[in-house]
Amino acid sequence: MVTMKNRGVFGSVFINSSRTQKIVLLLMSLALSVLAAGCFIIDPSANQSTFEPLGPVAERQLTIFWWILIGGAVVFVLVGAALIYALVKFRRRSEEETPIQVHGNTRLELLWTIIPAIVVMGFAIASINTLFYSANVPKDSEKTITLEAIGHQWWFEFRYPSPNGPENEVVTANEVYIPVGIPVRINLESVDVIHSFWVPKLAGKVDMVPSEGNHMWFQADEPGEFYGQCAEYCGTSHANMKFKVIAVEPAEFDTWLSDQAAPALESGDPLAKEGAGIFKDAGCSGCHSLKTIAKTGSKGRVGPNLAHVASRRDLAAGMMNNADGAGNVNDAYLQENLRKWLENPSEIKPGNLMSSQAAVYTDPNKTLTERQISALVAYLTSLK
Ligand code: HEC
Ligand SMILES: [Cu+2]
Repeated sequence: MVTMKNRGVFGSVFINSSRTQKIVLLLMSLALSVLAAGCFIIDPSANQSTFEPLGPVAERQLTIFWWILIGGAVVFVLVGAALIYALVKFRRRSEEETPIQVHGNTRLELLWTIIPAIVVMGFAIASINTLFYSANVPKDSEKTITLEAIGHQWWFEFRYPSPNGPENEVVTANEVYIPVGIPVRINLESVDVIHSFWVPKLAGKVDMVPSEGNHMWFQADEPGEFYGQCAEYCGTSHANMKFKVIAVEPAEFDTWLSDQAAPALESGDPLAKEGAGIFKDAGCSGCHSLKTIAKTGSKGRVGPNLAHVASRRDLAAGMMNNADGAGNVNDAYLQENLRKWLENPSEIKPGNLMSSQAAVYTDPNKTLTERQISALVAYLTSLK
């Protein structure tokens, strides 16, 4: 038979050029080992590693990942072994031989339908279970807190229930304080496009969809800083849209919340006073609120609330660090960062809405002078 003599295109290419074949194989195994090495240099202690979960939600999600990965690997090895066995055992041994021709095997076909169906069902049940677990705070939790996270291009607004009553909320930005060991429900919203809320060490991503409420929860088992990030492409500065979750002891959390709820401080420093005037005259207050309390459900402004901007460890949604190693805001760092931001925000965050919309950047006649920037820096630094 003609077909039996024909080794096919690949067969002849490989046999005719065994050197090329060897080189290709060598290159492929090199590439594979480089890829595999990637698996071993994963550093669980890295800020955004999902391999070191520090709360129950992230733990459950990592568990399901391992089950599916290991389950998949077992299936791969078993199927691969069966395939190799069949290839070797039933190969054609000589040109003349015609292998035994079989058609259909009901028992085998039933087996390879039922076993995968059971495996897939098992994974589906476990996954759906984890999905529901990740969505809602466990019913038996004694205490929980609820906060609102609102996505903006390209920063996060956070709102806490006001200590003075449910009709009001405490407004902050880019930094989420939570009490250790207490489940936190997070209602997710967006004022513009779809964003996604992700704190790898505490919980997986959940989308923030405009006018479509979503929610999730997490809990930090120990105090610390957890890095968060927008995980859905949302425009020019998407990659620069970060935030921090800061988990502290419950008593410290209460102090923090009442500090945030308190009105912005009036500074006695003359330069800061001058800055407060410029803040109004230069149009900053059109986009930035200095009121710490807002009506529940009301819309925030275009820019982050600045009432306590000097208390935040980072500026411009995680782009510049104001804190020393211990997490205390260092005024010198803060001043330097504020100055850099006010001089040219788009250098720090390309495309940000302050550069593209504030008159002081779009109208060359209104550009901030050196003096005005110094006064604004002094004023903003006083907003502890
Ligand atoms: C057109 C609206 C608009 C105006 C006007 C405006 N800003 Fe902004 N501002 C923003 C937006 C939006 C951001 C967030 C940028 C980002 O992180 O993507 C921002 C961020 C900031 C931040 C960083 C806040 C944080 O929490 O990281 C400071 C400080 C700030 N603005 C100060 C000012 C000052 C001072 C003025 C007046 C000279 C001003 N802004 C005018 C929209 C505005
Ligand atoms: Cu985003």
